[in-house]
Amino acid sequence: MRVSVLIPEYDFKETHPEYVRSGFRDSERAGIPYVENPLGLMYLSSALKENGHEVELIDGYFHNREDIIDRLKQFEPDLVGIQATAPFWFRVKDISKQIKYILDVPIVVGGSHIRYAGGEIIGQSEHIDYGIVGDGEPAIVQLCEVLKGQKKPEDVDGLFWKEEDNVQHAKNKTSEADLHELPFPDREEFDLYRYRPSLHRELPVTSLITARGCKMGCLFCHAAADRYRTRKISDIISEMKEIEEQGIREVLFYDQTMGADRERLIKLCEEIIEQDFDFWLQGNLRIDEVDTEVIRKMKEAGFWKVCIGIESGVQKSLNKLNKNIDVDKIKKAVEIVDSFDIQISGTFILGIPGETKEEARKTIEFAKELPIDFVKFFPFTPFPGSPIYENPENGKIKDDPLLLCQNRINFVPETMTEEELRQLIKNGTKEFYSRPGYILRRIKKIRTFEDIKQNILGALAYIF
Ligand code: B12
Ligand code: SF4
Repeated sequence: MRVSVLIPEYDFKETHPEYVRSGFRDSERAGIPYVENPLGLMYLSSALKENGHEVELIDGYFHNREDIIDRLKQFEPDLVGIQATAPFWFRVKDISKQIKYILDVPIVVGGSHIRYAGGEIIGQSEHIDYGIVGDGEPAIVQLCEVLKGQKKPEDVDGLFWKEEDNVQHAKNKTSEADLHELPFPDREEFDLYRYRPSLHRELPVTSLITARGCKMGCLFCHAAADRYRTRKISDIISEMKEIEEQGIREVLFYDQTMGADRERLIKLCEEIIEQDFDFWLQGNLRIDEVDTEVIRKMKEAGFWKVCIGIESGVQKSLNKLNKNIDVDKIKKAVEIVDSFDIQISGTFILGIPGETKEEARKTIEFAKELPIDFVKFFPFTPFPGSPIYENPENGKIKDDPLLLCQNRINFVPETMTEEELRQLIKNGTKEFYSRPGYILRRIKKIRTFEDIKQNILGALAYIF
């Protein structure tokens, strides 16, 4: 079969209007196109190709609606797959209507919004025929068999479909791929030089995932619903050899958190060191996964930056988020990482239910005290499907899907006003990046041409 899988067109100004206005660290103004390769689509592509299907992938970051439709018309697919995130669900419904009208092909949707909000939401569009909850690889391949009359829909794990306008689902409502069986993601379909994460050291960059899901259950996070599963280290090394041959210079590990299994992370780093790869590496860690041995190995393996979800400097708020970390240990963990000259992106959440203005300020001051290199203050964003979205406590959720992009305010706790929350995020970011000590720290850490470029452009975004 011929299968097109696409991400609808995306306009940076829709999700980042305040940044565009304020001139804060805004990649578009700074001239840094901030976009990463869609690993999920690349996995779907290799699974489909392995099963003899022809595939076309379209990333809406680089195409407008007209372009997307033209490409579909030329390819003449038998099935169209669309990736959905919560803020762009409205656009997925809209493009489905147009595709159905022009091409009249079956349409399947998948991705985070379907996984999180549930397959039943396909009932919100008369033009969407199928939904897939969970890992898309086995389910989309089996959906092709359903369309060819070779399989019953109820036997396809994670599949949702419609019968006389009622949404039906398979016996098993979630699809889980066998990670040991999956072919490596198809990196040939995209020009990887077009993809630039907001922070990187050398192009081209690609992403790689060594484990899916998470063992923890933080209140605000989609991963809490996704069982932790790991790939074999030998497979990861083979994939790294493959991407080395493709000329990739930097790897972003998309694991929710790399240290969920400490011994496995150490083993992975040792294997990377043994192979003598020459990649710049980035990954995510939890505070409670940091210790000297782990960080030493990560440094030796090539990690130059880790992203850590610190979330808050107030224990009450950390507890509220069910984060299961201790504010006293944050400083110690961050100092260990910094002592190995690994840069740290710290993410924080402001406007947590029950949090006062003063407590949010405490988090900002806390961030400024830590030896971290980059900071992002997110407004607390409850996504559809999360317990707090269904039952908002201590605050009000606004009814505009675009606000779910995490750069705009979608939840206002009753302990502060929306304007106060907006100012906290704005001032916190400005205060963090404009400290003289911080600027000196940045200059000292310059290593590559991309570092110089990103620092200059980042600074310009503040001035103008
Ligand atoms: C990398 C990343 C990005 C990259 C690349 C995005 C991409 N298209 O892949 C960039 C930086 C561009 C990005 C942008 C955004 N992102 Co983002 N991103 C991620 C991140 C960290 C990893 C995604 C990933 O590759 N995972 C690994 C792969 C293997 O899994 P996957 O993508 O989920 O794909 C699997 C399944 O979902 C499914 N599947 C996926 N697509 C499809 C399509 C079909 C047809 C089918 C059948 C199945 C299917 O099959 C895949 C293979 O198993 C996730 C968090 C996470 N850890 O998952 C957030 C995440 C997906 N992003 C999120 C958000 C909100 C955004 C933005 C709105 C941010 C913004 N402020 O602009 C935009 C929206 C982009 C868009 N056009 O819709 C949210 C979505 C929340 C939700 N409930 O919808 C997430 C979950 C983070 C979070 N907040 O929790 N993102
Ligand atoms: S915030 Fe991090 S640790 Fe918590 S559930 Fe999500 S991925 Fe896991």
